[in-house]
Amino acid sequence: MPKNLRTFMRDAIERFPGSIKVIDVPVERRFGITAYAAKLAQTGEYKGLLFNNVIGSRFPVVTNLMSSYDRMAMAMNCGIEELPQVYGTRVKKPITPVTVARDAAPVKDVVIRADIDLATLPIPVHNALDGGPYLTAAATVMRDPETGAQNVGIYRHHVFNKTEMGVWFFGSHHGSDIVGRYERRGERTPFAIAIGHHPAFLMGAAARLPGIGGEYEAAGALLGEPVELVEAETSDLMVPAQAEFIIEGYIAPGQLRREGPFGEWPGHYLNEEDVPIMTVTCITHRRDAIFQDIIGAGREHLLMGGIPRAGSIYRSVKDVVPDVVAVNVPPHSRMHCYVSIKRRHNVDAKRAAFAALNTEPENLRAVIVVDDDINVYDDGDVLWAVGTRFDATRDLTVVQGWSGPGGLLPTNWEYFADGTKTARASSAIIIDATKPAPPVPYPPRTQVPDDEVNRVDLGTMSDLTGANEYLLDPAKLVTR
Ligand SMILES: Cc1cc2nc3c(=O)[nH]c(=O)nc-3n(C[C@H](O)[C@H](O)[C@H](O)COP(=O)(O)O)c2cc1C
Ligand SMILES: [Mn+2]
Repeated sequence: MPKNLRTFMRDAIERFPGSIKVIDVPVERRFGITAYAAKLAQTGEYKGLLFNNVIGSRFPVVTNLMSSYDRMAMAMNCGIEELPQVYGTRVKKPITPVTVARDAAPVKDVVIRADIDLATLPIPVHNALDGGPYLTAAATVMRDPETGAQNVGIYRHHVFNKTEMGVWFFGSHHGSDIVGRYERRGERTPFAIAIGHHPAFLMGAAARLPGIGGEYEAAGALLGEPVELVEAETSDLMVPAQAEFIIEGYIAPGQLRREGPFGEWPGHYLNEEDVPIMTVTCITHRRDAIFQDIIGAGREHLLMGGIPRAGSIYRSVKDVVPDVVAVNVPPHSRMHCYVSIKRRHNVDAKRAAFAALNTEPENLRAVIVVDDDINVYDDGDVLWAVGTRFDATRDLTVVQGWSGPGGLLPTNWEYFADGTKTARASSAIIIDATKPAPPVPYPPRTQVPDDEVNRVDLGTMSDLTGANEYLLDPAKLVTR
């Protein structure tokens, strides 16, 4: 059975019972879906949410599926701490996709070519100031007209009306290059958008690879099996056969429309731009398709962005500091990165930090380097290292003009009283919170011996109650 959204949901509830909640009451697509996720987040819980009754659509919506580290690690079949290392290593060993026949492709169950109306899909409006409904878990396939290579990326799509959407590309992404290449030829860009797939597929779709293309191969590597592809209806693109929906169409050259605003992952509204218009000409879907969503600016959005980033950072740091131990891009602040290393030489910490910064110069603004006894998934532990092993005068490096200019980070713009803004670059910092390299000794850390701790059976404890002899027997109550 090939991996897909459904196999993942089944695995998730088997491994973590109760980790996907079902909502059968009617819910509005405008804020109703995201309100559930926001309310749940107030309790510190990040369950998957399956909405069976979205008003005005016959399709259910699943969201928040990829909002927990344990489910992400399950998707990649590894431990949480291993995620960056496993991601970075697997992406380097691509697995070629396979082609399947139409009748073996569940996404071809239903083919709609007439009377297309995107409003039949339960596309949510996520945050208060969003300009409209957005596709957020959309893996968009386009072909490089020069090499023929197929490229996949996750991009946000603003639904304008029944058949038109805007697509926003970050300047340096391949999606933008490809549309530019067709434009210069005066040709339409064919596209196909896959919605609803296994999280490992989506993490592959969002992989940052050096040249155009290779994402299907990266997705195969992350899934541990080749991605099944089938021919699209309206172009020569190949689309994932196991997806829930495929939305096909074209981008006509030279047509732009104002897109946004959209609450992006840094949790602010920043960019509204004129973007290419996607015209939808065909939708195919599974008979009982589930529409997949990622809550914009929510934890799921951050984890989906953060884990592949941590994977790339791990790879780049390993090239210069082979004794890198772990990397975390924390979901609550994806512009920060924690790197733990086994420090052998004093230069290691700075070299690791610059390698990390260079992996994602647009977005990284702080790198904290710690020793291998610090858990990079525990912010408390990282900050403890900053409190006890870092001296600002000696161990703080400010790299001026590093991040930006412009983009999605609010600090990468200068704001003016008349409401305008201009792009600027902001600084990055390196916090070296590591101990001195050997042979210089550093005070040891307090710790109860591990084997003693492991031997303790907490079942031997009971609650202190008012009937306890210490409280009842005055002779045993020591008061001063
Ligand atoms: C949930 C999510 C949403 C994203 N939204 C966008 C987006 O709107 N525009 C964009 O250019 N990149 C977006 N990205 C990042 C790209 O998918 C990612 O950087 C990818 O590597 C770009 O691929 P490309 O260079 O082949 O175009 C998003 C990533 C995730 C995980
Ligand atoms: Mn690419």
